[in-house]
Amino acid sequence: MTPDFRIWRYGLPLTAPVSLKRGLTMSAREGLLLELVEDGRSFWGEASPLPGFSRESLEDARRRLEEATASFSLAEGSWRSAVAASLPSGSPSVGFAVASALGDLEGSDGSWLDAFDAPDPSIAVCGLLSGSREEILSDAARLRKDGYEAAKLKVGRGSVEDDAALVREVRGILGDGVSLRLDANRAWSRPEAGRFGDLIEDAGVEFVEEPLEEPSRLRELSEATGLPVALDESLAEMASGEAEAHEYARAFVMKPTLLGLFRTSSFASAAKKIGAKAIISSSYESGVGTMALIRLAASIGNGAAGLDTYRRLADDVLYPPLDLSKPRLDMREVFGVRREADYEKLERVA
Ligand code: OSB
Ligand code: MG
Repeated sequence: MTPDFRIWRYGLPLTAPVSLKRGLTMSAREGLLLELVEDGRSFWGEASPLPGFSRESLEDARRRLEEATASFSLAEGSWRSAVAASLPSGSPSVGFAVASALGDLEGSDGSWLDAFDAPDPSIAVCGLLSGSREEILSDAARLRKDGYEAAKLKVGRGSVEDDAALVREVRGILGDGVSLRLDANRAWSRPEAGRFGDLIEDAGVEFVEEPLEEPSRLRELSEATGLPVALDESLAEMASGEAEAHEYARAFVMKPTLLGLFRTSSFASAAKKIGAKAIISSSYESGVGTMALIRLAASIGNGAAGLDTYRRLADDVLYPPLDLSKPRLDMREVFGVRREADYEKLERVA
């Protein structure tokens, strides 16, 4: 029998307003949860478009989810394959929600844990450095002390010279044992990126995500200057077949909420082919979406996953909430506990 589908809306406070990119600040997180109810048990997925990054609005996603679940309810016979075959296109966050809810259901017999039967099934988390200079420096010291493998610093908000000085300072605090990633969110002109590259040459930077306001010049920048480049926003604008042509890239930073599940897995395969890292990255999802990201990081990811946005939420819809304040997440710890969404924090929308 086809299960019931319900759609819920949540709003969660952040620990502090988050500066998403130049000129765009988010003061609270709003999103949608998809609940799939079968035999009295609930399985969950999350569709939370990120303002300024997603093309679809929250209302678009709600409408697409409602249309999709109405069509699922008509599926006969093997409903799981019917649902998987009719994943909505055009709304990546909705595709991610549906695939995640199915994944939650698939794993409810413990098979997620069986899949991680390595002696130490765990994934590394990349610590996110943002906020004021003081916050960045004290967080960098904490990441080093706690044994993080990687840290990511947002750049491109101030002058190239100030940013480069901060990068060198952060590198000094992290020491040589922590990989340092940067993210410029397309802030720089080609000459600015060139200048930045010169100033940080000896800072041992793993890569810079999206250095250029003109992404069509990324290959030339990488070839001419040797600056290690990673793609993020560019992937959201790319069809899955195009990624292999970007073999100059050191890493693909993949946000399933922005890409959908299908493109995320094809980009991960493309990354493998061209020898780039396939990094799963978050978009301030609640615990529901974050659990799905952890599963993806363990199955198709490669390199410390960018999951630290979860710690910027001051509350969660999930009970018990996740503990992401650690450099490595133990899969048995994360998935060995049954977690449910707390209906008190949800508003039913369909
Ligand atoms: O540009 O990578 C980004 C979060 C929301 C929106 C954009 C970005 C991010 C992150 C996620 O940085 C965290 C990470 O990738 O480490
Ligand atoms: Mg990025």
